[in-house]
Amino acid sequence: MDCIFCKIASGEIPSTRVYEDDLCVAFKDLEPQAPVHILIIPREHIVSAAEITPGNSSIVAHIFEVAAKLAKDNRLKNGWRIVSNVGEDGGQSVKHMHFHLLGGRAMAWPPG
Ligand code: DGP
Repeated sequence: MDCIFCKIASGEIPSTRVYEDDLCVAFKDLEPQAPVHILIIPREHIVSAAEITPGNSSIVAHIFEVAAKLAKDNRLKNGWRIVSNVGEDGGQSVKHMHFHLLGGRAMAWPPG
């Protein structure tokens, strides 16, 4: 499958990995938008959060557990943000579900 994040998960494309396990991989975003900007992806190819069903939803809970661990590891004591862009209007550019973990600065609201 021609998916850049599947290739990052398999190691075919290099990335700066900060965490991995049987279910997910976390790596530094190529275009960081904050001092800490990590992408967390499932190893399984799921297009976006719009494809989450009762059959695969446990991966989302697992990714949030990993996000909480990574926020702690990065000492984001003051807070952080987790975002998953969905589809065109959501601003999703890579069609493999991913969660942005952002921290190290105060976040604005609403997002653009
Ligand atoms: P989104 O716009 O929500 O689909 O976010 C995709 C993010 O993926 C964007 O912040 C840039 C990042 N990205 C795209 N290609 C690569 C890559 O090859 N390596 C890494 N580390 N990040 C990438």
